[in-house]
Amino acid sequence: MFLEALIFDVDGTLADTERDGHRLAFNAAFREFGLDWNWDVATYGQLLAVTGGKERMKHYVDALQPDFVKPKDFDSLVIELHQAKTRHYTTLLAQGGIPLRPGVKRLLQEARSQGMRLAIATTTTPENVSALLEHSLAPGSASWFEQIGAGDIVPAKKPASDIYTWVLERMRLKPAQCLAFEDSANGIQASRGAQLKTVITINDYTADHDFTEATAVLSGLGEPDAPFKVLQGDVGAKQYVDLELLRAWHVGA
Ligand code: XBP
Ligand code: MG
Repeated sequence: MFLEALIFDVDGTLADTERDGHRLAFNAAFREFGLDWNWDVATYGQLLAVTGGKERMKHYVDALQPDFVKPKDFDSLVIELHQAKTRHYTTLLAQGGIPLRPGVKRLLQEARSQGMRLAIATTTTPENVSALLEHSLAPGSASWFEQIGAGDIVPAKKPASDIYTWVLERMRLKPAQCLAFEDSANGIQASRGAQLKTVITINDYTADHDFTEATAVLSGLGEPDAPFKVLQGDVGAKQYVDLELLRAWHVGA
């Protein structure tokens, strides 16, 4: 079977959005609502085990704010907090606050030039994806992606595989025709659950996650003048990820 499509996670994979993006936006929203909650870098690393911002805030209150008296309409508060957080986060992106990871733009451009189909499968809110693509990839680049599966479009977020299944169904593709790109344990559980071969690019928050199921684990996609480090997998003589390497991984075991 030919390699027809590449499906990308967003947070941590296309860009390092968590520590200096989402985390700061959550904290700004808490301040705006007069809450004395503050997620430091280490605490946020633990909270990342729960995907989805609304789910993460609820988990935080249950696990780390035992004295917080939940208002009757706690769910509405969480929704309002999350809307504020999305506003703060997309404002940061509009200011060009978060660059793409090395090699991402190069690989996407190569894929496009060769007619490879592209898609996104993420737990983050759709506005966040649009803002990142618009301001950090290229104006109008949301149209590079045939499907953008994001946020609450499926009820069960990663590590459930639903978002990948949603994308595959909409593209009328079988998992064996695609490769997925992820950065985290929750992410690879989702992609492997949908039977997708998965390439991992790690980051500071995910370097110690279990990626035994990955086709390859790399420090990043690499660039011609800034090669990747290989943590797992066979890259031959390659120093950065290109379509030739992806095709080799796709046919390989
Ligand atoms: C990303 C997430 C997201 C973001 C916050 O996981 O967990 O929840 O941290 O996004 P993945 P929202 O990279 O596996 O998709 O606040 O918009 O939910
Ligand atoms: Mg991710």
